[in-house]
Amino acid sequence: MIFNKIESAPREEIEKIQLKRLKETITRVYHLSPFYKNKFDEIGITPDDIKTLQDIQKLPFTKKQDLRDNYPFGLFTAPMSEIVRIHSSSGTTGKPTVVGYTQHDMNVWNEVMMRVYTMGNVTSKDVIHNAYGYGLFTGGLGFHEAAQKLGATIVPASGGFTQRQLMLMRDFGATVLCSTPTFALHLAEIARKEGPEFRKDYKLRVGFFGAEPTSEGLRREVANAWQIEYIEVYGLSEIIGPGVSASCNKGIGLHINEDHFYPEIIDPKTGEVLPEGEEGELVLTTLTKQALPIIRYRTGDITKIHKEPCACGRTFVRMESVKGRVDDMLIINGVNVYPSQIEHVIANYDDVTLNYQIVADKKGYLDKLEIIIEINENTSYTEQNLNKIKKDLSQKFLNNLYINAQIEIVKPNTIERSMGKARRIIDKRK
Ligand code: DLL
Repeated sequence: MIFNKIESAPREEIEKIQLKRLKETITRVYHLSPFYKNKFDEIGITPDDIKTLQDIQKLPFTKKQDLRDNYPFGLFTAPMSEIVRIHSSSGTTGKPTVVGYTQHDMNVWNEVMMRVYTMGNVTSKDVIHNAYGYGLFTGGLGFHEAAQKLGATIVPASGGFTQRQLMLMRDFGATVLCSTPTFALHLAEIARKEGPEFRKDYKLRVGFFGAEPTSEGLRREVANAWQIEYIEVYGLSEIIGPGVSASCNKGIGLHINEDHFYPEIIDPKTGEVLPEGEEGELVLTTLTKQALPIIRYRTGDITKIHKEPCACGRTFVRMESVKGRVDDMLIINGVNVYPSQIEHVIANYDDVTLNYQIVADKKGYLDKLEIIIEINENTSYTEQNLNKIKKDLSQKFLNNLYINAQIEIVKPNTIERSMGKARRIIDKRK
């Protein structure tokens, strides 16, 4: 099932719409945002200079710091009387990032989220258990309103209270689960305590997972644990929230809602646009936003984009699952490694679980990497077993990722569980 015709339109038609909307957006920010007007004036660009989609490369990037510097509403291009919703990032360092939506923006958000739900064939017959956090985070409410618009039954469970969530999922007959992948795994871990046949009490058939980088191994583990279809959802509050892209499961990757968000891949070091298929940082430009249009936003997310047609019939380009964030990449004695690559190795080893933590530190002049992993409940915690697991895993990290890692195996339930986005890395060198 495909929600909108435009998702499978010929490329020329999509690009025509993109160019028209790009010109409108550039004109909007030039006239309504002193921030962008100054930036464009500095490099001598006016809206008339944008004649083709490639001309976007003439425009400057927008960074997270720009939103912080203009806290709270400095980048809005709609009057407050037209703003109907505010969201914000957690802001653990410095000022939070604040985003706003007009009713038109809310309609866009709901439309892209209905497209996402349609990737998993969600209809009014479904009961959606939404365990994304409700509040300033875009996860909870982003999945909420579109579900109602589809006529489905939405259960606004929010995060935490694992046992109670499981009870509600069973008693209300949830057919759809929306949560971070790590929380879905945690739910399964607790549900499994009811016995190996626990799944017969649940009606889940599909899940919509996102908000954090994951490895292929973790995605497989979540799908297997619940025996459901895994739809991956990507998005960020600065651009809209969840719904920038989602996977159709007919081919590799997540279709980007290109009629609303224009994607580019750049070299994070030089800012140069990379050819199709090359790995780099995803940059997004909003094409239809009113309250907070953003030009060439540096997401910090590392991925690749593919343009070839997809078996599902959609013609929107696909991005691969995010490999990691530019700022999460660890450099261990000169070797670059993303946490999702470490996770992939762990996921493919039977005697350990996906509850792990990565600690980077210094030992003299050298970097030291420690990976703490929980043993599988069915593997006995004997010295002989521990030594074997440590040796095997060290060898795998060395062979696959070229890193020397010290492995520590801990007992089940030792590492703190995450109710939202998982925090896997402790970098003591920073
Ligand atoms: O995490 C929006 C969202 C909610 C997406 C629910 C999907 C599901 P922020 O809190 O602004 O928004 O965080 C955005 O989270 O730049 C990525 O680094 C990461 N992220 C989001 N989705 C994915 C994903 C929401 N599918 C940041 N895979 C982004 C990997 C993801 N990383």
